[in-house]
Amino acid sequence: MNDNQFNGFFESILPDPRSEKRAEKIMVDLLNFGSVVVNKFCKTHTEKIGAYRMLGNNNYDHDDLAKGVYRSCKANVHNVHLLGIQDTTELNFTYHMGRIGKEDADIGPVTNNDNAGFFCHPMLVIDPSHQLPVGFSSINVWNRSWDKLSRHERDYHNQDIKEKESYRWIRSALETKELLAEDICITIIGDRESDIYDEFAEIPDGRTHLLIRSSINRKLFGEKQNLFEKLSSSTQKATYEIDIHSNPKRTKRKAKMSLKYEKVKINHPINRPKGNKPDYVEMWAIEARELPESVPAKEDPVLWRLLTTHSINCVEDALQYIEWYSQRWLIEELFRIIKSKGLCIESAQLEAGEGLKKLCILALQVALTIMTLKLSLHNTHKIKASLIFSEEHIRFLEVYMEELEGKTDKLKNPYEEGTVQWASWAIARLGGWSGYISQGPPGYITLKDGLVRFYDKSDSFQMALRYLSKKDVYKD
Ligand SMILES: [Mn+2]
Repeated sequence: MNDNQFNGFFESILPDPRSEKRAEKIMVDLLNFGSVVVNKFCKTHTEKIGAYRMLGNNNYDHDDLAKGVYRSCKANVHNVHLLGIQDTTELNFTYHMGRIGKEDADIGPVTNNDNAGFFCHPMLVIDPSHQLPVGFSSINVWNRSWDKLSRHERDYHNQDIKEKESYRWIRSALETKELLAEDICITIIGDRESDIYDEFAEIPDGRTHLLIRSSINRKLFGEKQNLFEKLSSSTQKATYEIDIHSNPKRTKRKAKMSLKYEKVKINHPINRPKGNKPDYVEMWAIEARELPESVPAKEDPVLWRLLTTHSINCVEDALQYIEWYSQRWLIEELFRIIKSKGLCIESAQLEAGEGLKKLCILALQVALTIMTLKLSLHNTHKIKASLIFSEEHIRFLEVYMEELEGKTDKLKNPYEEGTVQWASWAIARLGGWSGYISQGPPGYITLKDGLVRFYDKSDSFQMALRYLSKKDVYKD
């Protein structure tokens, strides 16, 4: 058996070593075959039976598998400050409902009430010093039930926060605090859905900060103006430029931004039960608004309002928090890797919701490898390839690199041998990438395809080596 990056991943976590080995093997195979379909990632009938057995084993569930994920995250921490980026994605299995059936308690209605699936809310931990993923500190996977009353019928506004789905934002922050050692400072990042007063009141402490996109024009304690008015009427502290990439809503441009910030006292929401929560919480509010001069006709200006518990002493502080918040796109990328742009988890053909949830946990961890490969190409830090690859894989890459490099200097691997970026360049080439950074970096599908070819070739290479060494033995 090849040594691999997931060695011992579930050791002493699942009820029996067989299941631990099988779960580990499935992660290796998800990477090797780039697919979550059991028939595709298992080569033999025995392997298929083993995979189905592990995914269908009721002696442990997806939360048990997640314990291995958290342990690995904790072991990967090498910095005193981390970003924890949380968000929710919906996994839709409507097309498989013929196979699964409505009586399965682990599948339920999703955003579109006629569709079936579940939700997944991970906390992705990023090391801001080199912008690479550390792991997951919390993963909440849940589903709604078919007979649950609608939001309206449940008297949503007056419900206790712990019974609401939105409590996931708080729960995952609490789980993150609990997992990471007490000397680690963590900045928890969330989009507009995470603009929750209870979260502001409950989560921050000396080492835990929030950095949230503001969504509600909140009342400020003891003031006439609300949050948005207070921000926009405050004095401009600086201007700066950002690159806007083109997307369906935006034209590519250099946007000229105006920066404002204020310390604010966020008032407890007036119409909600207050319990023992404080009258207000103190935070810093940032407004980054595009100046009219760079806004194209018929487009709205770029506008970010952020709330943070980090204090702002100067312009640089505010710009730093904006930069951290911009790393939130990494979790959107992560979701793309487990879904359409990569492992296609929604195509998994299993007959039980819980099996799909287990697969979801394994796929998330595997997605980090693909993500690390992609992000490393923009990284100036030298990261050892052994983070991801076995010695045998690296040896194969050394031999095979010549094939991937062109005859000219232009198409030489520009990275230092033995680094992740050096390996990533080769894997992207195997996936069909031109090799010229100037022609754009490789995408996730390219890297995933490259990995599949890489493992296949590397396996054949090891097989040939074993064959030749045996032949030599016969000769003697
Ligand atoms: Mn979101």
